[in-house]
Amino acid sequence: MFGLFKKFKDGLAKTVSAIAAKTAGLFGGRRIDAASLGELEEALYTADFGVETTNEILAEIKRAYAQDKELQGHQAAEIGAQVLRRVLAGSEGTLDVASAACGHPVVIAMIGVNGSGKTTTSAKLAWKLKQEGRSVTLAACDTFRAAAVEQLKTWAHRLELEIVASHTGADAAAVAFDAWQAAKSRHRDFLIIDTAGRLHTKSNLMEELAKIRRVLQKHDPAAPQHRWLVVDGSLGSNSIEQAKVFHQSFGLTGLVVTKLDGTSRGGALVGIYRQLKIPIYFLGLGEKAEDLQPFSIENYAKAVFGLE
Ligand SMILES: Nc1nc2c(ncn2[C@@H]2O[C@H](COP(=O)(O)OP(=O)(O)OP(=O)(O)O)[C@@H](O)[C@H]2O)c(=O)[nH]1
Ligand SMILES: [Mg+2]
Repeated sequence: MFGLFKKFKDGLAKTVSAIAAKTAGLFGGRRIDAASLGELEEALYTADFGVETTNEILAEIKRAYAQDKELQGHQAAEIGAQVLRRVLAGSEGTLDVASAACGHPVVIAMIGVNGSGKTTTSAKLAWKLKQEGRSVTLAACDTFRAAAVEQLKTWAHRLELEIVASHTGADAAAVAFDAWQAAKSRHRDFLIIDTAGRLHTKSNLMEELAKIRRVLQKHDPAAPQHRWLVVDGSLGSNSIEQAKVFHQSFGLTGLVVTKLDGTSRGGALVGIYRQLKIPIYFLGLGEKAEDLQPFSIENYAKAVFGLE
């Protein structure tokens, strides 16, 4: 558990240190007063927590401060974490790894705009499931971007993962169909489908996703059981509108928020969840395979407020 928390702490370090810099280390030893409350408010906005969440956190700290003028920064941090626990309640997606023992693969489709982290997340997740004793096949269904197939093959080779791939320009739905067949006949637990990056506004590319789904449903009406939107966390709350369109056309079942290690705006995750109410399964906290971590409200809430 401690190891997991450290991953969150390290992965969110930029957000945490930006808040600390803006509040002159409030959580580490200062007392609450009018000045530090103002600094904290600005810091939370800058970290992209959004108006609603920032206001709620500030209101609760002010209430506690009205009752206790000696309120310390670390106590304010605990109040902030408590607000996040409440606001994020229900946001933890849990991938039931045992669900796969039903005679055919459980399919996870990774979708999202260009460069959000779909391919690396597909590989990282396959590796993680394999570490947990599950068998996994990867499907290289980004046949659109040149070198996309090679990128996933390189990951598969490095992490010793099984992959079904065709060539650039092939029909993505046909690759998905073949990959399902292969995963089924080899009794694999999971099939993870990497798809091409697409703008939510491009209807022909959105139609390709629908086709992948239809083709998989010929094998298994429930497939793909998981339809996850991979969101670049460093783009912050800007991702919410695109997520809504993907949700309307594809019925999202989960989110993966990536690149949180590269941003000081790690609070955006809260706004994304508040607006979409789609569970968050994993966070990308770095570029290495082990940097994909299951989302944990507790670890997130504690990490952003610098608690242990
Ligand atoms: N630091 C960091 N980098 C990440 C993370 N996730 C992905 N990346 C990087 O982001 C870049 C894009 O990742 P990809 O997995 O190729 O993104 P994609 O969504 O497949 O991109 P397209 O297929 O072009 O749409 C790569 O350089 C990744 O290494 C993360 O959690 N942290
Ligand atoms: Mg990709």
